[in-house]
Order: sequence, then C-alpha cells, then structure tokens
Amino acid sequence: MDLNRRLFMTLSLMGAAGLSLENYAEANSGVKRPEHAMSHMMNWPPKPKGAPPDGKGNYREFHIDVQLMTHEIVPGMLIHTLGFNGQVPGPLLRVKEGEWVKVNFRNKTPLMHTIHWHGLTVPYAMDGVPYVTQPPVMPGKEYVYRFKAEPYGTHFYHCHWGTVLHMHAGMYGGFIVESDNDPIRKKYGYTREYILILSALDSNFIRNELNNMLQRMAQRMTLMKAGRLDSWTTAHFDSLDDFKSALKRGFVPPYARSRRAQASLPSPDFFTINGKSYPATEPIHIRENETIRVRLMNAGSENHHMHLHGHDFLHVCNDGAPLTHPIVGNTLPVGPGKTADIIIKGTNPGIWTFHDHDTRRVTNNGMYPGGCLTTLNYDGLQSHFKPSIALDE
Ligand SMILES: [Cu+2]
Repeated sequence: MDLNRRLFMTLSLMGAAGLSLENYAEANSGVKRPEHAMSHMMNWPPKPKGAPPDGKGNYREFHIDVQLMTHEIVPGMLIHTLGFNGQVPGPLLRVKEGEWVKVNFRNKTPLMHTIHWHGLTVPYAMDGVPYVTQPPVMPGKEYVYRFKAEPYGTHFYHCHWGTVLHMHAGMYGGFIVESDNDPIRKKYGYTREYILILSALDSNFIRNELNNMLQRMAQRMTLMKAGRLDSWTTAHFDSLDDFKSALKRGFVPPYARSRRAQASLPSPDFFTINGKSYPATEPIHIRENETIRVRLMNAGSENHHMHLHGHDFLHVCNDGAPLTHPIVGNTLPVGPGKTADIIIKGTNPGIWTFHDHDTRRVTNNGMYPGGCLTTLNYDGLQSHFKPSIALDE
C-alpha cells in the first residue's frame, strides 16, 4: 500500500471537533474537492511485513470491543463511560516476545475509535492513529490489528481518537510482553507482580463531551447516509500546502471558530488506579522478605508522583526497558504515557500507603482521602490499626 505522503492532516471530523450541520455547508462552500483524499486508505489494512497469512499463522488472538457503559469509580460515583470489553481498564493482554498477535477490534458505540499499541514497535499501519495511519473504525465496524509482540516489557494500549475524552473515559488497558530473557525476573526473582494503571478524569467534562460527541456523530451519520459527507467535507488534507490553499479559498478551521462556547480542557476531579479511586483501589500484597514487582503505567493526562511509605524501592525499568543502573528511591514521577517498573522488598511489615504525592490527586471531587492512593499490605499481619486504642489510652 502506497502511503508516501509525508504529511497527512486531518482537521476535525464532526465527531472530534465538531462541524455542525450549519458549518458543514460553510466548510464546503466554493472549495474544490481533492480526489486523492482517503484514496490511499482503500483496501486497508495491508499485511504487516513478515506476518503469517491471516487465518493460518500461529496467532495469539484477542477479541476486543468498545461499548458505552456505566462505571463505578468509587462507591456512590457512577459515570457513563467508554470501555474495552465492558471494563475499565480494558482486559490485560499478556503475550510472549516475538509472538504474532491478532486483535479483532469491534466498535459497538456510535462514535469513532482506534487502538494504539503504546510502546510496541508495530508496523506503522497497525499504529492506530486515525487519519495518519488508518481510517477510524466507524460505528458497528471491525478492524483487525496484527503485529509481532516486541519489545518485551511493560506497555499499554489505548484509543487514539479524541484521545482526551476517550482515554479519560476508560479506553486503556495493560499490555505486557514477557520474555524468557527478562533480566528483571532473573535478577530479582520476584514471586508476585502487580499492575497499576494510573489515570485521571473530569467527570463533568466526560458527561458533557460524551453527550456532545453522540449528538454530532448522529448528525454525521445522517449526512453520510444522504451522501452529503465525504472525505473533503470532513476536512482532512493530504499536505500542509493543501490545507493552506483551502484556507485561501475560504475554509475556516474549527479551532479558529468558537465551536464550544468556552473552549475548555478537562480539569480532573477523580484520580484512579486500575479504574478505581481510594478507598475502592485494590491493595498490593507482600510477605515479609518477599520480593514483588510493580508495573506502573500512566494512561491518563496528569503527572503522578508515586510515593511509598516505609520502604525504598528499586526503579528497574523505564518505558519497558531495563535500566542498566536501577535507581533507589521512594518517590517516582510517572508522567502521561510513561511506564515504570519497580521492585519492592518486604523489609518492614505493616500497612503502608503508596500514593500520588501531589496531594490534589489523593482526593475524590476535592475531598481527602481518595484518588490515586493504595496500600502495601503485609500478608499475615495482625492489623493493629484500631483507632479506638488511641482514645482508650
Ligand atoms: Cu475511542
């Protein structure tokens, strides 16, 4: 498949940045439609280089759908959201290095989505970036991703469409590539591992934006059915020059008009670990003298500075790759898109807090305690945390 254009620009499908029925006509007025738009995306996807024929190779096959669902972040706080296979986070995918992976992705929502394999060196056609490497997966449609699982380590996957909303809403999941040669396993011989996916969401933004997108998508589907919407009227261009010449001919990009009365970026009010806020987060378990591995992934848009009480840990992997010189510490910044693996040794029995040290993020709707906080619990420990003791003594 020929995709030799160096720049492929998309400006706002209606679903993403909001051409309304009104400005649809405006966008289309007096502007000649290029014939090349989308042409290179027909017969998509191409076969990844070296991939076994579909249906014949020894694939690890997964079925992932996306659906509109309700999700309880913390007891009493239920939101409408988007989730892979009806859960937040999506299913954990764990494969072996070098395995061929096939993911059948079905879109069961009225919105558009893709899946991006974050940290994996997939062929670009499998990279899941809408209008850059693939058309978006339209409502009711399926898209098949095929790629070889590499490199080994801690990665994740997420929707790459309208990413702020879709990722905040819950379209992310862990992707672990195991290796027989994993030096971390060999060197530290840990006996248990935990996966902590960090995220944050603005519950009001999600509600408003989801409603807006559903509305705009309904308009879009109506226009498509009527044959009034095509690649040009959705405003995507094959090059920067194309785009500039459209501007000269009267095209107004959506960010230049006040689509949203007051354009606003989300300001999260809930902070989650594996989709849950404290006290609904799952504790990490350890025994005295046990070594455990914790894989941290930041699938959200906030910085999280994870701090463990009562212990130093070893930071051993950065974005899945083993560090040649592990770093000892007790606080680790995990920025958006980052993964980090740490090794914890059970040297100090107790119940210890492991939390985001930015105190804004250990709250639920502004109230402490909550948010991005969990505990490291020693197995077999007789809990001595009895608040009444202090009062009695
Ligand atoms: Cu999506």
